[in-house]
Amino acid sequence: MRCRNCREKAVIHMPAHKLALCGSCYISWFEGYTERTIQKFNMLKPGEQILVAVSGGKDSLALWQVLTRLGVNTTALYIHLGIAQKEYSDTSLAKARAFEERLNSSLIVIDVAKELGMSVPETKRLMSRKVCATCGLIKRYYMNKTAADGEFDAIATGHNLDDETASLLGNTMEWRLSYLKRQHPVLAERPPGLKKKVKPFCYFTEKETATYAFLTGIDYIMTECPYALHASSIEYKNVLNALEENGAGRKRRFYDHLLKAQGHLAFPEEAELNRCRICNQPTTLSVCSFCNISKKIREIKDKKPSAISRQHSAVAEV
Ligand code: Q46
Ligand code: ZN
Repeated sequence: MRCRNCREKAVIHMPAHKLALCGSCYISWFEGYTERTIQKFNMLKPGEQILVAVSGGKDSLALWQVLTRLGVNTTALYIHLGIAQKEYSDTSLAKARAFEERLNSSLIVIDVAKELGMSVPETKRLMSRKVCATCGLIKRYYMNKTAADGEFDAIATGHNLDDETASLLGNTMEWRLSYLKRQHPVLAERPPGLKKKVKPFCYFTEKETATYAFLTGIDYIMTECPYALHASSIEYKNVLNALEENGAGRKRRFYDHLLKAQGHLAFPEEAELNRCRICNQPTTLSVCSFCNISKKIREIKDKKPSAISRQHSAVAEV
């Protein structure tokens, strides 16, 4: 197959885009498509300072690189979760550090074990819920807090079309209406203090970001987080890949139809946000879920019996 632009040998064929491209044409296409996605959803304004959440994986490092190449002011944030299995956290931090040097940019590192007194896997014995749920809460908390403290205008994450459609399928199967309402490539800032979030890669499949990372020589962590192996999102991704195999563009249409429907469907009103009375971060509770976790940890460390009632963190944002 030949590149549609220059007739060189194509390295990627994207049936959903009816497009085959060679390596160098693909890199330009990928970066240009990111720029068009940013414009389509009005994600960023000129001069804004963007905090890019990086995990050391292909999507987030590629996003950091593309935004930098597009002239966006970026700083990255890496949250060390303390996952020792397969040396996952240390290896992914090393990848993020090396990339910081390569981009000549800057990386903020938060070490959860140092900040909270306990790594993310260790919190399992405190919580009645899965590690990933606590992990997500902790990551959202530090992302927002770092963006707020550093006066960033937005947080950018490397979620791709496979991630977005897997969430969409999961949320639809459970009819989680409040999640469906907030699943969008750009979430505006919400007072008091919940920062804007953007997903410039929302239209790329995993294969497309992996191809971009490979062609531009990005050195990323190839192993998945050990906890991801049990995630239901993997099952959803497999189902969606099978559907895509039999009908190119299905994932994209599934996602686009959600975005269109959001304007017409009646969703429940979102709970009002206020400031957590301990940490001042936005929450729908009087004390945010993060502060509840951190109080439990302190109590365990002080060997006091837990006096905290099990507050369900029915909050999407912390
Ligand atoms: S990092 Fe954290 Fe994910 Fe690992 S522990 Fe689960 S949520 S799988 S994106
Ligand atoms: Zn708090």
